[in-house]
Amino acid sequence: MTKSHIQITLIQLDNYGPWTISLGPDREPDLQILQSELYAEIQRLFSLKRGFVFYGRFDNMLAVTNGIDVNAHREIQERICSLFPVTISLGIGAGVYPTEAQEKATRALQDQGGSQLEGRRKVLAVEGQLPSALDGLVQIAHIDVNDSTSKITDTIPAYNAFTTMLRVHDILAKEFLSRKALVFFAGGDNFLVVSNGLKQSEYHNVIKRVSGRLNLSLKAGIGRGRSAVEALSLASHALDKIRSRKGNESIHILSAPLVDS
Ligand SMILES: Nc1nc2c(ncn2[C@@H]2O[C@H](COP(=O)(O)OP(=O)(O)OP(=O)(O)O)[C@@H](O)[C@H]2O)c(=O)[nH]1
Ligand SMILES: [Mg+2]
Repeated sequence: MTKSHIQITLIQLDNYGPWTISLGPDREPDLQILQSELYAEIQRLFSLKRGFVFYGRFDNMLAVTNGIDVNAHREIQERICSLFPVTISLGIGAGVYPTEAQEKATRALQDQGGSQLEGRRKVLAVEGQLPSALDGLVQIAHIDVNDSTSKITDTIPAYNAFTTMLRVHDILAKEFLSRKALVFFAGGDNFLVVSNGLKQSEYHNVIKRVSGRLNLSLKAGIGRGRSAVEALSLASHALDKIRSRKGNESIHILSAPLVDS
């Protein structure tokens, strides 16, 4: 029953708003350094266990955590809380669709009290989790803009190149959210779409519609695996396949051997 479920974890900084204010008006550069270092360490700890973290808002990050149990989450939480001047709370949720899993992960934490509640610290709350690493599925699409170097990076001003990617993100996010999938910007011209349950024809439709609206063409390598790291690696491999075939396809799907197609 859980063979196609995805597990998502919300990582939330505790009482971060009031704490940032206590640092005074010169805080912004220090906060940016803290947020980058926190993200780097959280990504390191989760990816060592084959999960993957999206930086999101930095004070609230979402991670795909199939195969990472509650004890392993507790270990990561303890490590972060001992290394940094802020503590984190974690909410874990699972579902057939990514939207459902992240809603459960969020609700698990929200039910324990507000993010700025002084007494709510280092919570680890669960609203659905996968029984074991052999359960569940992670399906991730790696979407990439075709020829962004010549069409964008080397041609238009850097700020405009950046806002072009914000626009791509906005349109992709709306299209995929209506299909219960979550889109994250990964830097450069790359977007990662956590998209369990989506069929090849749906990716085709979205890529075609979005490419048409933006006047840019896109391609998507899709990976299906037991963990986030496995799915990402297959997605990257699938993108390479599209590149090597030079233009005849815009979508390619690769599944890990033991994942049902
Ligand atoms: N996060 C991430 N960024 C990447 C990756 N590959 C490339 N980039 C970034 O994306 C930029 C664009 O790279 P490409 O997509 O290879 O360049 P392109 O000109 O669009 O070429 P094609 O996609 O092959 O048409 C690079 O300059 C990097 O900044 C990747 O796997 N992950
Ligand atoms: Mg590209």
